[in-house]
Amino acid sequence: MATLFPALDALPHPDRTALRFGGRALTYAGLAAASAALAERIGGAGRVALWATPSLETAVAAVAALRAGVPVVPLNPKTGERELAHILADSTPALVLAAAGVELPAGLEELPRTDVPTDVPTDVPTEAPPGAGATGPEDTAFVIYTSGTTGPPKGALLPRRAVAATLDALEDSWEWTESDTVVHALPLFHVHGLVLGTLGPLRRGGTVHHLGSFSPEGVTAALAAGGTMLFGVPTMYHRLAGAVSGDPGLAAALTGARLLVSGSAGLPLHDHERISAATGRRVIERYGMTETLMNTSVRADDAASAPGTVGVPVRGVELRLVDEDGSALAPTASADGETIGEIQVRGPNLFTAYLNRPDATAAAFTADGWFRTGDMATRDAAGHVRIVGRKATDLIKSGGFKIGAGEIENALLDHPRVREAAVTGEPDPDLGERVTAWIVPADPDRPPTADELADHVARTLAPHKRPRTVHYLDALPRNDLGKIMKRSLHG
Ligand code: MCA
Ligand code: AMP
Repeated sequence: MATLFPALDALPHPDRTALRFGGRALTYAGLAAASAALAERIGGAGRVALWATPSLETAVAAVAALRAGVPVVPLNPKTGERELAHILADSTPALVLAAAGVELPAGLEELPRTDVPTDVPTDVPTEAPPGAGATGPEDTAFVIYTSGTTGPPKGALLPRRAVAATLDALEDSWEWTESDTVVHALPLFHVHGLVLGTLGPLRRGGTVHHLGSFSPEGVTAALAAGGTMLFGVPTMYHRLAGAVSGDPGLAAALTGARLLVSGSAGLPLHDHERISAATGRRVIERYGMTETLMNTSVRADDAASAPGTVGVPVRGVELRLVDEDGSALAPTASADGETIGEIQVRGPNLFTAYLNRPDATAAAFTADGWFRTGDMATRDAAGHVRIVGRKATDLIKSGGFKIGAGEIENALLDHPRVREAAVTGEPDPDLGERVTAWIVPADPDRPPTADELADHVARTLAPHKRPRTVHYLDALPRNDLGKIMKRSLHG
């Protein structure tokens, strides 16, 4: 397939900044040289793991692997022991890419390590080595792990064709060009920060400005320094909405941006309104999934759409709403902004399969190839989609991270002082939903503390999966069949 990065291969603007992470930056010539040098070393390696810290090295490594045709498994550098062991056993990477000097945890020490270069002289060959790896449209670009309601996370195989299709569809939706600088502070082990926020600008020939970590001050400075687009999850926009009325610098920076884009979860109306009131600007929402990359977006040229919709299907994506009995709702009759159905999508944006999980892959698609998102929505006469909920109550979205209640329950049950455990997502103004644990201690006189349980989950799975609230009960409410009745748990 044609190159994923025309601006790196042809180098029309060698001196333009491609990547900026805090105080460190690389031009297109620098990125072309560094990624070609690494591509040369890892070509033909099979799958590689990537220790995805929010750094220049992570971006260089992802680009190098794509240029070499080597599939990448991005790892959350805060992943706990059990989750890391699962991902490594499932994806069997040949080596791990990491920034020089960064310490890797025990589980990764057995893998050969390749340090990612960032300071390669630009007078060496900057072309990717030809023919080393698999660069066809259906070849895997990334294996990205995503949680389900039960069991450990599944690795979604994302083909190169899906990456290209989504990024080019967003060029159309957002009038995204090489003149844009995307500002963000998203983690680089998920689709939002890695594919949209890092590869997106590079495919256009523009600039990535990553803040390292999120803060309203960082956003202000980066937009004032020439950032044109801001990408964030609702928690970040909630924090900006809270700061903006008392911060004229932030208000001016947001007002000056070309596009403010929110995604990974729904942005509450109150936050839309606070940002609009302080800046006169709207935040546009786009809707995606690890398995589907981007499905819909409010278009940059659509000034009429109301806040709270996720817009219309992006170019190339077919979308339908489906009834409880599995039949598609008639597009015209259901376009009333009220009739609710499950969103199903089809198009070049879709993943190919879950790694090693033919059962889960088969269950995710209908017989005629539509992907079942599990998201419930309405559609209005202009085609704007509004997400109203989720089919599975056991999936929690916290800070934009998808978290399965089942995986946390299993981790909690492993704690020696927990007898029974249930996990729910409770509404939270900052995180959207807050992971909440309901615990029956093994010994009621010596219950584990909330901090102990949070540390246990953070250490075993990942810090963002830790319970933020813990309730102690004498017994969990169960029905006649012994099933936990989560709806009667309320904090
Ligand atoms: C606190 N910390 C702990 C513990 N308590 N660490 C270990 N054990 C503990 N008990 C640490 C954390 O690791 C972190 O460290 C710091 O304390 C604060 O953590 P936390 O409270 O979790 O952070 P937060 O303030 O709640 O984070 C908010 C956030 C974050 C920055 C908005 O939720 C975030 O980055 N969200 C982005 C999610 C995302 O990208 N989703 C995309 C997937 P330290 O300070 O060192 O970090 S969805 C997707 O890709 C689809 C396609 C889509 O549509 O986009
Ligand atoms: P993930 O599997 O982490 O990629 O999360 C995908 C899920 O995030 C989707 O199935 C939706 O439930 C949710 N999501 C993503 N973007 C939006 C949005 N703009 N509004 C509401 N929910 C969203």
